[in-house]
Order: sequence, then structure tokens, then C-alpha cells
Amino acid sequence: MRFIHTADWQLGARFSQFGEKAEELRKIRLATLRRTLERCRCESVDAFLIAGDLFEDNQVEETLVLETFSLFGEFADVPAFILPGNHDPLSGPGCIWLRAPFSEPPPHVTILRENRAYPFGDGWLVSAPIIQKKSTRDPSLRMGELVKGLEGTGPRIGVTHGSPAIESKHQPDDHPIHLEAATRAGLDYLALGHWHRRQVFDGGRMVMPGTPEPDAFNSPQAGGPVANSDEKGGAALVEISSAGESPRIQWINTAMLQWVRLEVSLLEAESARADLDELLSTGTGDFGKTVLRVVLRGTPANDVREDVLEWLRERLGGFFISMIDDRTAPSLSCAEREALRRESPLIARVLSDLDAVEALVSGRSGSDGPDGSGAAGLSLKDLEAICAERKQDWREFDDAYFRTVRQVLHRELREVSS
Ligand SMILES: [Mn+2]
Repeated sequence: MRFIHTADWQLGARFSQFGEKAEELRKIRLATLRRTLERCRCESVDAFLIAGDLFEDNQVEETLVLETFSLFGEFADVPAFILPGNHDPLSGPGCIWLRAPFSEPPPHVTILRENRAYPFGDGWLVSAPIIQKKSTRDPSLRMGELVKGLEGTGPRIGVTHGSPAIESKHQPDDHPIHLEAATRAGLDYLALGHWHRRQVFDGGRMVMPGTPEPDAFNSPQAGGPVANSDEKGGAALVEISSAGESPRIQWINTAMLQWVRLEVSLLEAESARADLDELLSTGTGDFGKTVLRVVLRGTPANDVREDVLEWLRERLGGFFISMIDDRTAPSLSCAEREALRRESPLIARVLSDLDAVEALVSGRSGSDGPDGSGAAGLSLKDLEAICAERKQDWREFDDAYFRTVRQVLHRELREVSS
């Protein structure tokens, strides 16, 4: 028996952080699904198995549901089995799986709506669909009973959706699944979905393939760009000869895009440029297929920051999607502060007030002063009174707020001094 196991397509995902480019990301996912169905055809697999979350939710646009349905229709030679996951649960009459067109799929498409065993290649597929967003119950619990009643020597495959119950790594109500659920149920392979990173458990019998198309930036590591190479963007091509045999898994890279995050500290324009150049040329491969996020950090002088931003914007043109996440905080040296106090006392005062307000808001001071006042003699009460006058809420002053105000002040300062 050979089949391709995928999960977590999340078709229709909003990607709201990307604005108008989000639609392109949604289109790519459907194209990836087509490519994966083509791969199923080439490999002449017995089945294409989707272990939950084909759709982002039960409210995705109707045109997308129809488009997806007709895509499966084009591959009548690829038997497809689709499990409802926690994003698109079998929750009631309005859910995707119980309304047209998926309520009446063509013969080669099976919606796994029941806890039961379905004929699957020359063996069996035991399914446990998800019927609600959250549950503390292990969805694989009843599989053992169903497996016991099966006839023949064909492989026994299970499919469900939830969190492998790793201590402290899952929420108790996020459909926890025992880490040896396959063995416990007498399954040769348990196909899971839910986590977007590839994971294998239970001696290679319980598999989470990860999302077929990456949907998040990896957290940065020291020393360079982070690309989602082999841990994201995949499917499992599974081969099992008969019941009791170990599965052989070949990982297939399905992703059309890679998501890369670069983090650069802007101390000085020339070295920042060199760093970025190096990262862009060595770390990202095919620009046209890369979703790039550049995080800028550090405390550069305003002109350095603007220089680098301008250069960067030009440089990022060729990327499929690129975004600059400017987290720099302009700052002044001691000498510069002194000079500022002499030459622009007003701006110097505003900057130091801003430091005091930020310290108060972020709780870094406040109780230090004799009467709960911060460095500039400002207390949280004072701040509240000032904000109330202006109909503002100081709780809305986040990092981005202070960054922007400082940037504006520094720009102002630069114009005054030039
Ligand atoms: Mn899920």
C-alpha cells in the first residue's frame, strides 16, 4: 500500500499581516494542492489522505470551496480521503462537509464523517473526525476497538487530528493524542494533522507531516537567516506492505514558497549594508519564491536608519513578498545629549519626558520615587490625569508608539540642525 499523507492546508487563510498580497498567498496554496494531486497521480498512489484542516474554517468563501471541490474532481484517478479537523470541524449542518458541494462528493472522494473503518487500498482506514474546535478527549481513543474487528492482512491505517500529548507542549483542550496511540490501537500507521512542523512519534508509526506550504517565519537563530528548509512544507509518501510491517516514509517537499526572516542590527550604515548583502545573497535562494521579513534592530542615528531603509526598499523589489519590520530605537550618545540640551532645550526636554513616560508605562519605575514618582518627577497618577485631559489611554502607549514619537523628534531635530 502506498499513499500520500498531508494535513493543515488551511485553504482560505487570511494572512492579514500581508495586506493586498494575502490573496496571492491564498492562490499559491491552491496551486500547491494541485501540484500535490499531480504528484499522487505520478506516483500512482492508492490514496491521497488529508488529516484535517483542509480549510481555514467553515466560513471560508464559497467560491474557494467550489474551486477546491472541482480541483478534486479533475483527479478522478486519485482516491482522496478528507478528515474534518479542528479548523473545519464536522460541527453541524452549516459546516463545509455537510453542505453542497462536499455533502455529495464524487465516488473517488471520501469525506471521513464517521468514527469507522473505510476500505483503503488493500487495507483499512480507521477515522476519528473532529466535531468541535476544542476538546480534552483523545480523538484516537476508540480506534483500538474498531481495529480489532477488521478482517484480512492489509495494513491498518488510522487518521485523526490533534496535539501529540507532550508534557507542557500542548493545551489540555487541544485534542490531546497519546504519544503511542498507534501502538495502543494496533495501527500500522496513524496519520495526524494539526501541528505545522513535521514530527514523528511512536517508533515511526505516528506521523505529523507539517503544513504543505509554510505559513510562519521561524524564530531567528544566531548567525544568519532562517529559512524553513525541510521541517516545513512537506507531505509523507508512505509505503506499508502488510499488517504488522513498519511503514517506510519518504518526505516530499510540496512547498512553492519559502518564508525567511532576517534580523539585522543597524549600528553603522556600511556594515549594515554588508550584512544585508551577505544575508540576501547567501540565505534566501530564489527571491521570486521567497516571503521575506527583515527585522531592523539597534539604535542607529536617524540618517543611518533612513539611508539603510532607502537602500533596502530598492533591494527587496524582486521578492515575492517582503516586509520591513523596523524595530530600531533612535538614541543619542552622552555628548549628543549634552549638545542637544544646549542647542535645542525644548526637544531635549521632550525626549527626556518621553523616556520617563516609557519607564512609567512599562513599569520600570514608578515606585522608586518618594511618592511613587518616576525619574522626571512624573507619577502614574500625573500621567493618567494628563492623558484624561487629552481623552487618551496610557495603556495604548506600546513600543511602536514610543519608537514612532522618537523617530519624529529625531527627524525634527535633524531638520532644525541642518
Ligand atoms: Mn488543526
